Amino acid sequence: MTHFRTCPLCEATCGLAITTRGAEITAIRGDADDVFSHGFICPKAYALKDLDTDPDRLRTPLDRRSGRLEPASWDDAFAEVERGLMAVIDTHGRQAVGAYVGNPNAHNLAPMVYMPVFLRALGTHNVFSASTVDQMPKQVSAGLMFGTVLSIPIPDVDRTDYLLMLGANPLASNGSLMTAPDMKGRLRRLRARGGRLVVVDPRRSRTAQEADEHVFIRPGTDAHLLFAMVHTLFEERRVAPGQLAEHLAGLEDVRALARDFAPERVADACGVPADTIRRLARELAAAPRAAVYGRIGTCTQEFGTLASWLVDVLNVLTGNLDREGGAMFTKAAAGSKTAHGPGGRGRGVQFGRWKSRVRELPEFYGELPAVCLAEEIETPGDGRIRALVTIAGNPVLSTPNAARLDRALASLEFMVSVDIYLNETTRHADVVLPAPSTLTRGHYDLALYNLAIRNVAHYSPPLFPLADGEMEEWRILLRLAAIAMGQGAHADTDVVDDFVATQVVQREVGASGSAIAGRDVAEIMAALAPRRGPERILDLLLRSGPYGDHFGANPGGLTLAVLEAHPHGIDLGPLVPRIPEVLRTPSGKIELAPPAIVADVPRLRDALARVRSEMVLVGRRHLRSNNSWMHNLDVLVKGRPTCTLHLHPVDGARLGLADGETARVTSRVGAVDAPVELTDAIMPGVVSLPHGWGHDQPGVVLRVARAHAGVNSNVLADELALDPLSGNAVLNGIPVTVARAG
Ligand SMILES: Nc1nc2c(c(=O)[nH]1)N[C@H]1C(S)=C(S)[C@@H](COP(=O)(O)OP(=O)(O)OC[C@H]3O[C@@H](n4cnc5c(=O)[nH]c(N)nc54)[C@H](O)[C@@H]3O)O[C@H]1N2
Ligand SMILES: Nc1nc2c(c(=O)[nH]1)N[C@H]1C(S)=C(S)[C@@H](COP(=O)(O)OP(=O)(O)OC[C@H]3O[C@@H](n4cnc5c(=O)[nH]c(N)nc54)[C@H](O)[C@@H]3O)O[C@H]1N2
Ligand code: SF4
Ligand SMILES: [Mo]
Repeated sequence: MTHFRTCPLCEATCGLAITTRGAEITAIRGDADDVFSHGFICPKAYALKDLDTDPDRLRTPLDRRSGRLEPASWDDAFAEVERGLMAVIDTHGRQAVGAYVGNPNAHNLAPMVYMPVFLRALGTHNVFSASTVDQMPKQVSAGLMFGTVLSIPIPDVDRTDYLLMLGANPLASNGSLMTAPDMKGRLRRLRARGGRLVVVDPRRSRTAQEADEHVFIRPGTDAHLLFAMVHTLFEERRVAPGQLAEHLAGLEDVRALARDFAPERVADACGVPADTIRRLARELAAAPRAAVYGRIGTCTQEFGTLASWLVDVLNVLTGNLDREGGAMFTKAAAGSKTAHGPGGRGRGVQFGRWKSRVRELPEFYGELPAVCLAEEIETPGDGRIRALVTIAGNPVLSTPNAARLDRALASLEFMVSVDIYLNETTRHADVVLPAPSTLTRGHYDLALYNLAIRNVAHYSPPLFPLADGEMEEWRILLRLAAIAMGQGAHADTDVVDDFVATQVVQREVGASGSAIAGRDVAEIMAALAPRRGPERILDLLLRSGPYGDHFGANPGGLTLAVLEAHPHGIDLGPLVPRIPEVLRTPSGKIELAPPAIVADVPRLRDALARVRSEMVLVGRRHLRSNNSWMHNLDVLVKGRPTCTLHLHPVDGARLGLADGETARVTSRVGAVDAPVELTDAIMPGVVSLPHGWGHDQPGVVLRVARAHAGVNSNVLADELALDPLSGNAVLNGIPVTVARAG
């Protein structure tokens, strides 16, 4: 039998054709009929079979008895969670509980729908996530400029003539904040139709190798480079926002701010000649249709928000924002904040509604920066985090000063993890609740379809039934929510779910501008029956969404049933211009110079005069890896080790380090020893280590990964280094020294 299913592993959302015989997967192929991926897949997709059958994947809850994690029944495990969590809450209050939610939640419908329910029930301000070691700077800049958390312009890769890409390597990562299966094919086609691809990266990455031009840049200086391009556009009278002009606020402020960033002033800091910067600005302005796109390298650095902002400033100044072949706004079928309510203006975004206790870092979109998790656990006083819940997160490998966080987790009074492995983080838990195989759940990319280069919708039903003794992840989340609400460990999740769904429907029919405003709650609930769980809410979101059937008011519109009848997905067409309707800023304008951003520009200017570290560390991604958690699959880790330190031969000669020798890399907060791989694909003065490795800790049950342990690069990342505008960690451009080990 062949099942068609969206791959849940990365943002590309490829369609898979999975052939099974009984409970066994016999083949995984790309689904040639998938409306978006047309048969493309990457090697990770094949590993879904091995992930499903991995003997180390947890299948039974674990709870700690006499210091050891032992198998337990679900009822006993939840009873233990209730005891542990409520003891802390009763004694120290709700702020004493923290939560960390990780990246796989963004690829999983159940937490997309129920995580907010759980976090609200927990009632703590101490919520952390992988977002602040990732894309928070882009969410802050886009929120300030356009009005919502996901108002992020997406490069219209299929129609552009010129793509300037900074700090991204989609040939390894398969793209991020740009859902687009087969980026390699799309970039090839861009060049085949006469378009130009320019990649700015301190490494000649796989994507840079495929580009027309690769520009080396010193880590952390993208904002300088981009500002100098803005400067050039103004200086040479190439600013041409075209039809956007009437929707802009702050254009003159940008002109004034850019004065200090002449190409000649930043060239040295960036390591990019002034002529090159001017030429890039001219090319961008001259291209009929162009897009600027930045990702991890531009976000997880000191000036992450400024760089993310300048990316879109350039898109605006060159008239490429919201135009075909430029940077455009997706209109997702479900869960889009910009496809809801009256368009054109809105409440905008607000940060700092509360602050972290120790360092007083502001909240962003309801969460606190991950860089302050360890200190919130370690620092005595009122509101200290004494219990932690982690859900699909591995912060010990993913967040800065990993060694400190590791110690902090060991000191907690209580910790519960919802995860599939006993790994570097979950080994500290008192209770581990196993999420079932990804193939046992329905899949719809509620988050990623908001960031896609086409408007698409695709639902895949579960492939396998739950195994005996497994529990759906949404039920795990609702039982945790019930515990946090004080309803005890034995809540009936169907009852909680009915309550939640009714609330969601009430909110929807009560929202002015909703497509189903004013409708009867009971009528809508009846129309959604007999579905329940995430599928019921998904059906509601689809049906009340911009393409929905609006429960009869728009016959022929989308419903979950329609998606079920289209196993290869539904293509809702290319992106279309959406300004001003997409805007949700209070002014109804594109805010080109938000005050918070303007206030950070002096810091960027001051950095030009700063003495630079001789060596800095950046990260990188490998096609066959996925953050920290797919290293236990032999098909992905066999072959040459990839957790190596890339070092330029010139630096190798200077430091007396030959290929294959072990280097010691030291930063303010830690040191690691890693094998050297000499390569001229990296800039002199820059070294690179991938993140997500270091699987040799005691208590970690990852037998394959342990044999390919690698080192944890986040032992080197400094928790005091952050982008102040977003609270995001600095994971690229970390000052280090490199020497021979031993
Ligand atoms: N130095 C450096 N650090 C980085 C980065 C970098 O570029 N450089 N990148 C950052 C980025 S972009 C990200 S997104 C973060 C990721 O940071 P995290 O989200 O903290 O880490 P992951 O490695 O994605 O770990 C995911 C966890 O979820 C578990 N898991 C997998 N599938 C499921 C499931 O279906 N259900 C449940 N409940 N659990 C599951 C895994 O076992 C693992 O424990 O790392 C960041 N850290
Ligand atoms: N195979 C694979 N795919 C993945 C993941 C994975 O771990 N493995 N992780 C997924 C996740 S969670 C995410 S967020 C995405 C990330 O997707 P991408 O952003 O495409 O991720 P990277 O491949 O890390 O590319 C970042 C690039 O930035 C460069 N860089 C570092 N510092 C700087 C700098 O200061 N300036 C500039 N201009 N460049 C810099 C690095 O050399 C690197 O080539 O990938 C996703 N897809
Ligand atoms: S590119 Fe991403 S979505 Fe596509 S098959 Fe690979 S891991 Fe899955
Ligand atoms: Mo990420």
